[in-house]
Order: sequence, then structure tokens, then C-alpha cells
Amino acid sequence: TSSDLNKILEFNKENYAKPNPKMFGIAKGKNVIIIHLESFQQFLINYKLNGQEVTPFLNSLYNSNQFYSFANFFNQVGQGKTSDAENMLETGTFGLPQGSLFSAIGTGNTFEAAPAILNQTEGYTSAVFHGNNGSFWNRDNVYKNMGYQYFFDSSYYNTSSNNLTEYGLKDKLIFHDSIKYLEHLQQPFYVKYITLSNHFPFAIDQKNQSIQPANTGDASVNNYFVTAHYLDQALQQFFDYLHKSGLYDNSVIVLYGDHYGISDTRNLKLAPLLGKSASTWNNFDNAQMQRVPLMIHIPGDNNGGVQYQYGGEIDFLPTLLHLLGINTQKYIQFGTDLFSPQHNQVVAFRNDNFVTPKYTVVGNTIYENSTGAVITHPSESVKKQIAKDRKHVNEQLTLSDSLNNKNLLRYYVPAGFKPVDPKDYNYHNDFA
Ligand code: GP9
Ligand code: MN
Repeated sequence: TSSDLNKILEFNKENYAKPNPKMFGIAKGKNVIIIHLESFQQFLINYKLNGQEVTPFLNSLYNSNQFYSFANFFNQVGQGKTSDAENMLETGTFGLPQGSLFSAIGTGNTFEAAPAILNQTEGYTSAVFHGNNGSFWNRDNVYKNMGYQYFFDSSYYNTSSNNLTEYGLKDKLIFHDSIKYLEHLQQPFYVKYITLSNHFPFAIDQKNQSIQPANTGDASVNNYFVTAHYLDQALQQFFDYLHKSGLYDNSVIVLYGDHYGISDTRNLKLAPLLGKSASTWNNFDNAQMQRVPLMIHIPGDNNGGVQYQYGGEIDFLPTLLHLLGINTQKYIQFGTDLFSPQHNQVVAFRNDNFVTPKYTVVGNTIYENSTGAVITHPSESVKKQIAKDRKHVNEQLTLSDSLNNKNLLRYYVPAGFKPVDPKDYNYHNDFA
């Protein structure tokens, strides 16, 4: 295991991308509010269904200079879906090739995760707000290992049946009903809201349906737009509060989509709505559909706008830590800061396929992004580039798996980091 750890440390060192001096520390000491947009795909941004914007509020943020909005940001989850996204964003390591890391090994695993790092370096308070049972995806155990101080799960809210959708409290209610808890938290805080109304099969009661569904012959595809619209309204209401309370002006606000809402097979139904034909739809298109939003508001900074560099969920943690002025060199993280000039733009999917700014690689097939065409006879230089990228992807995934499967962070304590003791936390509803 010590040789495994050495390989990981070597990769980590080689892979390190130093921060962009223009961005490093520009949000130092600010609150951080992370909003997880359930099943939300990038194609919804600025999309019009029957001439009407589906997510007008998010669009207004995406198109404003108060957000750094990433146009080529991909989800990298495996079977652990939401939990894999959470894991990547907060630990900088990948989910597992099969199953959910949270469920499989999250209880006993050692993490050096955002809540602990931020608490130990800058004195942040941390909390999660989520309207489902705390045990879903083993969160109640994993969050303790991440160093989360508070977890406001469904037991903290009024969950009478008309307040619920399939997975728990409706999004408008979680944002509203959690304010009383948020307002008790010592600042600066690092908090995460995990929404859930926009989840397959995308069902919501009549009174919360304020746009017409699509008409594709697949009910879940049709209703995806309706629940995304509802989520958009919920966000607008929450942002009203953030402005009124003043939090907007002293908080980094991050919005991200965790993974697809529409599966590869259902993409065939969606294709015509995207101006594509189901008959020519292929693996290239499926890979392109894995884009999800990443939008970052930095208080007092109006230099945002659309960012075109390629990246994925694994890149988020070093990006955030650098914005907060925290050096990441000593932590083991498999992605790189999206704002760094040295950022690595190869985006690995959990099944070893990958996307780069120029190419999309699915198995042994190479597609050219600009045309979507298969490159049947790649030049020597393209072959060389792809081989190099493939090696990076394999290494990244394999080393992350060995780190987590063997629980190697037990043996690697970065200078000044105090290992997290899960016994320090309990999430029983005795806060209020
Ligand atoms: C449930 C929610 C959904 O609490 O986070 O998880 P998913 O099914 O998307 O993985
Ligand atoms: Mn999810």
C-alpha cells in the first residue's frame, strides 16, 4: 500500500495546476453556498420549448457577468449518481467504477473533504440542507467523515404529504423552510442545498406545473421541462431571499447539475427537440449530452461571463479552494483548477470514455467535436495525443479507486490537517 500511495502522490504532484493569480483568493473568507441542481443538464440553459424559456431565471444568471458560467462542464458520475457528484465535488476523488462510493465504503472511509478543510483553514461552519431521509445514499454516515457539522435532512421540516414529491420535500419548500436554520449558522459558512423535485420520473402536482410539458411520446422526457421550470422558480425565490438578507453580497454561490435527467435511450425521443434526428443520433451525441451547468458567483466580481474551457466535476474542489485563497498542493485531488492556465481539459467519464476540447473518445472510436464525424484514419499526431489522454484518464481513475478502496488517506495526513473523527458529529434533530 505504501507503493500505491507513492504512485498517487507522484501523480498528484505531476497533475497539480497552480492557481491563476488573478483568481487566487478573490473570495477569501466569503460564505459558500452550493446549490445542487438535481438531474439538470446544460441543454436546458437558454433552451426554448414552444417559444418559451424553460429556465428564465437560471438563464438570466448564466448570461450575466456576475456568474462565471461554464459551457463545457461535464458530469462524471457512475452508478452512484447524486452521491458520486457530491463525492467528486467535495473530496476531489472519483466515485467507484460500480455502485456508489457513499454506500459501499463511505462509512469507514477517510476523507479530506471540503467541510473539514474549510473549517480547519479558515474557520468555516458547514451544513447540508436536503429534503430526503438522512440515510439515503448513506449520507448520515458519509457527511460525518467529511466533517459536516450539521445535516438538516427531512426530519427538520414539515413533510406532510402535500409538501412532498417522490424523493422528499419540494424544492420551493426546502429553500424556504431551511432559512431559520441557515440564519443560526456562524459565518463564514459552507452550505449545500441538494434539490430533488427535478428527479426522474419528473412528476409534480398540478398546481406547481406552470409550463406545458413537451410532446415527445415519452412522459418522463415531456415532464422534465415542467419540473426544471419549477426548480427555476424555486431558485428565483431563494435568490430573492439571498439579496434581501445581504447574503448575495458576501457569498460565493455555486450552481451545478449532478448528472443527466434524460438517459441515453430516451435521448432518441429528445433529439427532435434539439433539432437532431433520432436516426443519426449516436454515442457522440450521448457524450455531448453529459454537459451540466457549473455557475459561480463571486461577490463583488463583475468579470464573469461564459467560460469555454473543458472540465468536469472532479475539477471543482481545487477551483473553489483556490478562489478562497487556500493552497491545494498538499491535498490529494484528481482534478485541476478550471481557472488555472495549466488546467487539464481532458474530461474522464467513469467508464473510461473521455472528452477533450477537440475529440470525443468512446471505446476505440474517436469523434471530432467540431463536426461529430468519426475519425477513421487518425494521423500519427492525433493517435499520439489520444493515447496520451487515454493514459491520463486510466491513471486518474485507477489511482482514485486504489486510494478509496484501500482507504489510503488513513496514511496520508497533509501538514497541519487534523484527521476527521466522525464521533464528533451527530445530526439528531435537537438544533431548533
Ligand atoms: C435523493 C436524491 C436523488 O436523496 O439525492 O439521488 P439520485 O437518484 O439522483 O442519485
Ligand atoms: Mn441526482
